[in-house]
Amino acid sequence: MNSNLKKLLKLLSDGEFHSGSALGKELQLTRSAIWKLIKQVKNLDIEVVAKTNQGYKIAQKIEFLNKTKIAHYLPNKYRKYLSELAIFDELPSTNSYLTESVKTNIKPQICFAEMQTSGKGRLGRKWISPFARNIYLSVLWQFDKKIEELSGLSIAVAVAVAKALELYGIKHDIGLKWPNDILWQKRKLAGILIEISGETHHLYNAVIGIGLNIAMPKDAAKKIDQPWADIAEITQAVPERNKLVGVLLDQLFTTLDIYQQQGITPFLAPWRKLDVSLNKKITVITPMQKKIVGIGKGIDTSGQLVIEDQSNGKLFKFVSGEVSLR
Ligand code: BT5
Repeated sequence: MNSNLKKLLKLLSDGEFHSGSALGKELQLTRSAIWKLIKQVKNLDIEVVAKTNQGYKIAQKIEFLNKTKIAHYLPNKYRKYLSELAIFDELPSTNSYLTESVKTNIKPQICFAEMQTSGKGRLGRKWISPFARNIYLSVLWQFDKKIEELSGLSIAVAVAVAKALELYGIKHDIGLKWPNDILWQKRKLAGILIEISGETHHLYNAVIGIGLNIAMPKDAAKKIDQPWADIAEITQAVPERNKLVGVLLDQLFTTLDIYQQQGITPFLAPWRKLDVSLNKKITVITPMQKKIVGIGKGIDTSGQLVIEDQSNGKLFKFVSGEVSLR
């Protein structure tokens, strides 16, 4: 992102009108150069209101991610991680950034981007990641565990996200859909992407990516090909991004520590409480595109999905696949 565009966004982030000439003065640019920059703002899916005599404003204020503000919501014991926390204006993908950097640095690292140009879902799918409205976060964490013990990590992380949402004040209608979806009223609010690499002396590096919708712009939302939700809709208030990030990181660090010590066990009961497919008729599509219909029976002690064939009561387990609710 060029520095003039960034400066302009900072000025406009208050959501107030700024005249073309005032903006030109601040940025030392002509009015037509400002007009061109405004076009770039719109290309970021930011709604701009232009009025003669008043100038330009953005339709909704922007609260940029800010380390000091995030720190405010983090307990002392986790402030040590702040020196390894980076906030980028733009990255292809926070997960890709950390999977690259793990090759040279294996300390815990935390990385945010205000926007992702190639945000990733699982299996080559895309994560729609417009500028400054949502959370795109990746954390690099090292586990001293056997690889098979890491299969339940996305379960633990999903529970952590749900807990953070609850602490932020969202106490109803949150559901978890195996293996990595956080839903609100059955619409996708957040997704998790975990990439594991290793092993060096039995240590594995996990890059844990979380995408959480805060206030999805209308134009960007058109690119999401399934029902979605955002925090703005749920709370009907202007979301506090830095607060939410602080609360989320607190829960995430706590969870990762517990996971290292105790594995998936402490997360099974909280998952079960929020499991949207429990005792529901669901379809599982396997990675080989096979469709299996059955009744969701929750997850087993390693995080695998269990479904029951209604015709004969047989149980089937899945390590990977997609679940659709019927
Ligand atoms: C996921 O994949 O849900 C994992 C998403 C992880 C995103 C984070 S952002 C930070 C980090 N860096 C990355 O590059 N990625 C991680 P999956 O279960 O495959 O779901 C992908 C599907 O969700 C898409 O095919 C769409 O249908 C839908 N989708 C895409 N963007 C969305 C959004 N912003 N909100 C809700 N649904 C979305």
